[in-house]
Amino acid sequence: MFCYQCEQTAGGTGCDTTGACGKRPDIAALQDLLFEVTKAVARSGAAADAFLEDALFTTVTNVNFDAGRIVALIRQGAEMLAEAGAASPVAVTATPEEMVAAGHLVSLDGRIAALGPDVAGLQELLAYGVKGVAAYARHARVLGRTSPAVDGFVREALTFLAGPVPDAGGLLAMALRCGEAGLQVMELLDGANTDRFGQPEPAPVTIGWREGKAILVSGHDLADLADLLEATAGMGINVYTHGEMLPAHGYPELRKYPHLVGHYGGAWQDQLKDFAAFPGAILLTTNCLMPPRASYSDRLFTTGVVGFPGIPHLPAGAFGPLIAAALEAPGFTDARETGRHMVGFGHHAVLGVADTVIGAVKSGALKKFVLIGGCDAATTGRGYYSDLAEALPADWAVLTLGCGKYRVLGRVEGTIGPLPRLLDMGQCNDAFSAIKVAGALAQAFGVGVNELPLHLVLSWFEQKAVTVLLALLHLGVKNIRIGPRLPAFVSPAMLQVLVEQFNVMPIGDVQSDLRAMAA
Ligand code: FS2
Ligand code: SF4
Repeated sequence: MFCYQCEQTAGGTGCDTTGACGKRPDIAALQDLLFEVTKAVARSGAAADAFLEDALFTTVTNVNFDAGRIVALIRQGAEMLAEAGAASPVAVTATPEEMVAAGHLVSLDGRIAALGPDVAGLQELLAYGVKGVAAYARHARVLGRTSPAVDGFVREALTFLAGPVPDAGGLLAMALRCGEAGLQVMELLDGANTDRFGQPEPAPVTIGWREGKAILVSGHDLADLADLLEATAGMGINVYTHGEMLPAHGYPELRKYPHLVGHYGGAWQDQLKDFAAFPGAILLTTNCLMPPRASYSDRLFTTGVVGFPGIPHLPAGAFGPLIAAALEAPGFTDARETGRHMVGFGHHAVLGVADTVIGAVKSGALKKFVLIGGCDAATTGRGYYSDLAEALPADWAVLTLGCGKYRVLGRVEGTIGPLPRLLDMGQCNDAFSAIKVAGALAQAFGVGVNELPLHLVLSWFEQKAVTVLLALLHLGVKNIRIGPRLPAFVSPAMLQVLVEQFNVMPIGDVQSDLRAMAA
């Protein structure tokens, strides 16, 4: 196996035995084959957008480790290809072992050897961007929203990857178009979330717990949380958010449930300790799932595209076993508030006070915005984001989003006028909110986004973050800082292009970066 699609990749260069995420070589091979199947399905012209989204999301880091589920998707794709009379990378009748063998044959290391690190890396850049687009498209689809433009791009990009190997320029151009699709799909998802759950409003969230039976919901899928809140209404079970589900508390149609009582734990990589300590049942709706510990695996459930062998998988909304496990578990026997956090500063809320923001900038009370966000993870170097947040002057505001927010929570105190200095804009996909706010401010000041007193300091981990970065590059946003280390699939030649065209830069040390931003 060889995989370098995420930031925790072994040695910063690539996982070639078992993945740092826990992905075994046979699972990696099945995921590689599934990706080949998606390319063939797209090229065949089969009407299979929902399948493509499920299959691509399945191959994102820390989503699905279940061979049986991946085999079923491969077979579903092979059946579609057979029906369309199109060539398939694998026979419908292939056994799981034959699929693993076929997956090893299309492994990335062979492509790197044949095409070189630049072209293979650019192919991967595009592939990861498309995986992120598909993931967000699936979130919108379960809320009843699809986009012909987004679906069309996913098919086009996969077909492009299935065709003759393009040169580096062609691949980079397609990657930037993937950024355009990323922007479209984040807007689609924003509309889907806000239509169903209302515009997020600033609201305090209690971090901690209350006495009573409990369910913890992690991942990003608000529809799953809504279904669970409806299913548990009046049952005396308290529901808590975890990880990227924290911004759910800002949505009026989710806040209205009195048994959505608060938030428990930290970012996804804290789950081993958070889930072990949580005395109730746990639902994982999307990434990031870590191979579970025995101490809580009997209380853990997956839904959507998430999977792990031996962990019960619940079809959408079929939460009976989860609720039964919550009722059987002891629940909390005391109550504690360990903190408070304000959520709900999406584009609607921030632009609702645009005059105040613009006035504060014009008066000099608000000097700079720094967006510190993206993904969190356990890998070293992420203390930078906490240290930077703490070191920022009191007249600089911080925008945050994604699970990268956990690095800055509690480290940005105070207010600027009526506004808190820390504005939590939501999940990683809510990068759309930041883009919308930046666009509106640029218009108000009559400058381009790159001329705003705004600095972007991103942390990346998995492929949705690649989509967000491509969306920013598509918009021509420059001077983005990325860390804690650069992606392994970005070759030196690719980095040179990114530096020349966009002045993308790795994070440095806090004080030098701060001086550069202040200059
Ligand atoms: Fe965080 Fe993981 Fe949000 Fe990423 S919970 S790193 O998937 O998408 O961000
Ligand atoms: Fe390694 Fe990340 Fe790939 Fe897992 S997803 S095998 S950690 S590079």
